[in-house]
Amino acid sequence: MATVTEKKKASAPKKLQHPKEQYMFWFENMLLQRRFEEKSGQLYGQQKIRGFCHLYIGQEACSSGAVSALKKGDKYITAYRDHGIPLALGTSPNAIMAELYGKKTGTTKGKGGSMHIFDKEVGFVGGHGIVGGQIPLGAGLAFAEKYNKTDNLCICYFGDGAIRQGSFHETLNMAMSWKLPVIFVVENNGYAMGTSVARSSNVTELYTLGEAYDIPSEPVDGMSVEAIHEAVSRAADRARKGEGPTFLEFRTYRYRGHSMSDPQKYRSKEEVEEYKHRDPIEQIRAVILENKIATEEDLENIDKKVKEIVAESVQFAEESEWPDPKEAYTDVYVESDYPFVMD
Ligand SMILES: Cc1ncc(C[n+]2csc(CCOP(=O)(O)OP(=O)(O)O)c2C)c(N)n1
Ligand SMILES: [Mg+2]
Repeated sequence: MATVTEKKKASAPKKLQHPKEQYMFWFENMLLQRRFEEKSGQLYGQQKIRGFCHLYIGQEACSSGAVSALKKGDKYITAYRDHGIPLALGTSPNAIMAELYGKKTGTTKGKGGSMHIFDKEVGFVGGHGIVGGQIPLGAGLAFAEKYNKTDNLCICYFGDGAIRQGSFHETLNMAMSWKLPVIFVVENNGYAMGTSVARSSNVTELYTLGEAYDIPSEPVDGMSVEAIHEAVSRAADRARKGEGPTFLEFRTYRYRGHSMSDPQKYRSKEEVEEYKHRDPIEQIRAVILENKIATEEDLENIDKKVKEIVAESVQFAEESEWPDPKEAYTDVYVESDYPFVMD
């Protein structure tokens, strides 16, 4: 029976539909995120990194595939699982690692930590801790681009847990009415903390929620960087032509727990292993080798280079200074007569 909610198949394109350099870019770009976060996880265990820390491992295609499809000037906004996107965009790994350490040289001068990476230069507008809070902000960024008559758009990421928030529905309604140049992306990794998508709603085909607002909406294989690149390219085309938003559901998976303190009792080891067989980096490695774009040795050398970049970022963070306590009062909104904020 053909209904609005009829299941669409997640698309996965065939081999070598892109230039060879594109595959090499994806490989290195995703590997940098993976190695950086593996290291961050270890450093957290050593208490070098403290506070909240949510790893993106397994979801790297979601950032790399969008970065390759979009252009400079476009804006990116996401939730607290936010190390991957700026790394993919080219933010200095040194500055991100220093931010994780809470050092002065960090992207937010050590004041934001893991959940609040920002980098204006590359168009990365955070890093937000309130579930669903960044969705209206993403539409606002897109509104600004339209208002200023630029050719830029905003890609606004959020998790499957965020789409039951009122802010999601209000924003989609307004963004479509105003035909804002925005790409809404739900990174459906199956869980919001320990709650599965199926436990939180009767509607598990998340992309269909966009159809309620007449927004072109589709599911995308979130473990395939090629599929993501293509879906984001189509959405960007629509946005730049003035046709308004697109809603994409990236079907992805996080291999690690929700945050660093998660016993993961809500899922089986077999389930995690199943997704690891579809690992986005391994898929691209296979395409590269099968098509002789590069040799095993070339890929090993890229891995070595990436590990050196990560090691350098750790050294940089270690050697950086702590922020001056006075720094807590800069770059923040201060009401001078507020009784608790005083020099
Ligand atoms: C408004 C609000 N409610 C609750 C929380 C607590 N919380 C932090 S993360 C999270 C789960 C969100 O899951 P999802 O949106 O699927 O993102 P994921 O962690 O899977 O990337 C919750 C409930 C919060 N930060 N903000
Ligand atoms: Mg989730």
